[in-house]
Amino acid sequence: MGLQLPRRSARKPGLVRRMTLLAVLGATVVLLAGCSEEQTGAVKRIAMPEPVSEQGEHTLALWQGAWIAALLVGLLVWGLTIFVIVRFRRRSDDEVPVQTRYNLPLEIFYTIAPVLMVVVFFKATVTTQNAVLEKVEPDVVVDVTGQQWSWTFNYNVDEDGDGEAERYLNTVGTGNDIPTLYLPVDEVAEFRLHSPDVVHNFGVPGFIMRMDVIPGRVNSYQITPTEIGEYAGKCYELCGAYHSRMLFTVAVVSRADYEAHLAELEEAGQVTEDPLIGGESADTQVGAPESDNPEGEGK
Ligand SMILES: [Cu+2]
Repeated sequence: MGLQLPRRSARKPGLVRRMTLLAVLGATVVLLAGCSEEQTGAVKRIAMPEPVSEQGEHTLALWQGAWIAALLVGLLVWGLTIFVIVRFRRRSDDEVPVQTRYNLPLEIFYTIAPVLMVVVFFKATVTTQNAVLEKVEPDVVVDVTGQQWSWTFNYNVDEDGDGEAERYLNTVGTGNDIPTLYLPVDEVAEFRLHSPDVVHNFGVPGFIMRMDVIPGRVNSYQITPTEIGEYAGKCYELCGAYHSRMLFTVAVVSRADYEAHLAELEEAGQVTEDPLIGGESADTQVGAPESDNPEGEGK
């Protein structure tokens, strides 16, 4: 009897590989050709908005780093999976590959590796959180009230510079009137968050920052806006029937424009001795009468 060579199925590896390569190249060219600079930026930031605050840069870096780490792990896992599928696919000789069991070093490795990954992610998260929540001497302090269903901004006026405001200039938003919060560019603004009713959440996507506004406690955070412009802000916590009306605008302006706005508020008589942070003073229901409130919510 002659020598029996193992049978091999007829394959044209060269052709298949070339076709796949062409398809991938074609798809890439089509995708890239349709990309504006804005879209390329969005891809680089992995859909995160472009940060316009110093604090937002840290969060963006964590987001990108986490994706890169996850993709590296993904590539390793996909690579090993595909390798095993191809290398140990069923052959005509029906030979079973070597079965590895109770391999202690291997088992220790795949127990420790995920724990190490979690440790790295945890460390990166805590570092970012500390950087984002770091407090310094603020240039501007605003007491923010989130009330069903709008926002009230109380700019602290501290003329003698003792850290305590003597009076407050305010803008009271209503359900029908989206209020604007003015902030001077490149200066540290501190927000103290108050709620007279339910939990809200005060955030600006452009700053890549938000925080819960909880009745009975004062949360706070600082933001240093880095670019003049108008940005959208909103309530991030489903807080009732008219939650969707809890929008506001942030106007990041020059120091001069900021002071001009405060002077306007002063002139308009929007001044109080105490901040409007609760109860009657900030509880606006304009635009949300009970008649068109099917749940009978609100007061
Ligand atoms: Cu809300």
